[in-house]
Amino acid sequence: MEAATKAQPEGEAEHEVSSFAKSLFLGEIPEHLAFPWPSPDPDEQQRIRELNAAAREIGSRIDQRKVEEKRWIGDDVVRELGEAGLCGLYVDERYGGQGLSQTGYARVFETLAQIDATLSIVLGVHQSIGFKGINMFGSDAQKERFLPDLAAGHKLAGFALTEPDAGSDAYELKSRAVQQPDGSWVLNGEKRYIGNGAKGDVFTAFARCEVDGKDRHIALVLERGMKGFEVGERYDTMGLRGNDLRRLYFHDVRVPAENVLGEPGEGFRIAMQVLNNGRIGLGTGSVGATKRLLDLAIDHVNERRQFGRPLADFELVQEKIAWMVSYLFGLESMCYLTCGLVDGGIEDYSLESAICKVSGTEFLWYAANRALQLRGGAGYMRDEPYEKILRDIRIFPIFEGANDVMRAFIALSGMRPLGEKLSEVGQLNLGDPIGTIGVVIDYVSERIQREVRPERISLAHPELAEHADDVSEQVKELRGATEKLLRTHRKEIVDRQFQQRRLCDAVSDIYAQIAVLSRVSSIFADQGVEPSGQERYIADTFCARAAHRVRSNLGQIESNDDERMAAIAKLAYRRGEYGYALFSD
Ligand code: MYA
Repeated sequence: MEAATKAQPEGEAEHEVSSFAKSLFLGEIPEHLAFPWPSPDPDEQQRIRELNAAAREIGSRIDQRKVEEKRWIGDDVVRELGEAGLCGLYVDERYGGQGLSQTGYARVFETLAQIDATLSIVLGVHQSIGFKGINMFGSDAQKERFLPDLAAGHKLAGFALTEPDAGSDAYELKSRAVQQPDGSWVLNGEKRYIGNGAKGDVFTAFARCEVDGKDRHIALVLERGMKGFEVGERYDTMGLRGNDLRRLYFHDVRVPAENVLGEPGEGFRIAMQVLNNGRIGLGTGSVGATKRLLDLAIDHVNERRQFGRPLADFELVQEKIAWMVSYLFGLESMCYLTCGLVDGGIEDYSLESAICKVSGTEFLWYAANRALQLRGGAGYMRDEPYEKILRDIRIFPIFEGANDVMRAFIALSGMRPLGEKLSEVGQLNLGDPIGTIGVVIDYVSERIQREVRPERISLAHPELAEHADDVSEQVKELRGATEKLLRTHRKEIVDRQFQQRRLCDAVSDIYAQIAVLSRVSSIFADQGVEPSGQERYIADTFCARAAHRVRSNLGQIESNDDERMAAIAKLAYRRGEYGYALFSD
């Protein structure tokens, strides 16, 4: 296992951590991964500024309504984006890219998301997922062949995973690639909802295949013009209307062996790793989009007067703005801590990226609603940006992993290491005490060790000790709740989605608090505590509210009305309608 690369604190034994968030479920806080706050690379700063400036300049010339009418941002715009370096942000310079870190990539994407969702989706489909697999898993020859044109924007990429019967359940895809005697593959199948559909030149596509007699998955690089590769009809979408969303059909497409990514059989892992990375982009994109909404809302409430006062003076207006600012501070901290973990070389960030995706996309949706509410009746009109924003972002909680499915994934993957430990103990064969004694000793000693570990996060700034202590308590409570759920439900926990949601939301809030503590500790260290009063105030508020949500979620694990809610839903299924008539019609 490749361990996280951040330095261990002096005097502590080397402790390999594969995932920060998974450790939290075990009751552990690998704080050396989160502290100190990952500082940006100074050499990268200037390049990011230039790329952001270029993105803003190009964005300012895009007429977003025209893009909706024409249903494409324009090939000329793609060319300009490519010339400005915006099509190959993380691609190594030797292939003509910008060589940005995950953090740098996210900062540019934040800007793109502030400008326009369609622009960011076209570029996001291209590089967040479209050719990310080539960059991550491609051989040198594949990188040399594909990356230069993709980074320059001469070619656009797409990501072909979803199928009519395999949406959230991506494992169950039906497209099939069969290997031929000459080593090439013949691909048949159908994909749907594929972005950059008719505009894409290169697609990372996934299919089933047989490897050593076993049914597995394969990742293939498809190129436009391959015989039998047909781009199908375009979807008429609610938002993101400039994104060319299509069906794709594969009729006996012959794919040469040199277009296989990784090894045959590794396809599902490749798809998931690409998505792990892509999901961070939806988190940081949500940060950027919310900043724009907040700017719009602040301008409006300062200017607009009603009842003889600016709207800004009303408490329920302040409540909305303050909620947006403080939650944004938490989300931004969490997303950039995740980028820092990736840049630090952590092996497994699947939970963290899913957390950023779920938290970011839901927050953005509610922020957009609140910003529109503050704008009042004018916000409902199509000459204001809100209706387009709402239409555009509505898909975010659905694509790249539907949020409810991601919640289940976060909870179940998070519980798994603890479940494995407990099941070792649960499977003790009392007839063979000698064979199992090692397991018991490991388990018992681990429990004791946990109890004597420092009870608080020790690397946060001392001024934040109260929150640091409280977060440490919450992590213990999370571990306790996870253990209780596993003991109560055992394998049936996979069907207990009410409970999974609570664990997911609790761990997300804990992760966000740790990120905020790290960020503000570093601000205190750099600028001093006194001059950083505003950040402290926001951090205090965010952490207090998040802690309250954690306790509320964990408390409901024991005391809830889940059975009633499930029963009401089942009654409704049986009735087939609402059917509780107040009046007889
Ligand atoms: S692209 C298509 C999006 N589709 C999805 O996201 C599919 C969602 N489904 C899944 O992710 C999986 O099927 C789930 C599990 C998670 C449900 N990392 O038995 P399993 C391993 C690493 O649990 P399943 C689009 O929408 C797992 O450990 N490994 O599998 C366009 C196990 O391994 P092992 C993972 O129940 C968007 C094995 O796989 C992960 O079938 C356009 C099987 O696991 C993981 N995450 O699935 C976006 N998950 O066997 C544009 C599972 O060894 C972006 N595994 O134990 C633009 C950005 C810009 C934003 C701008 C904003 C303004």
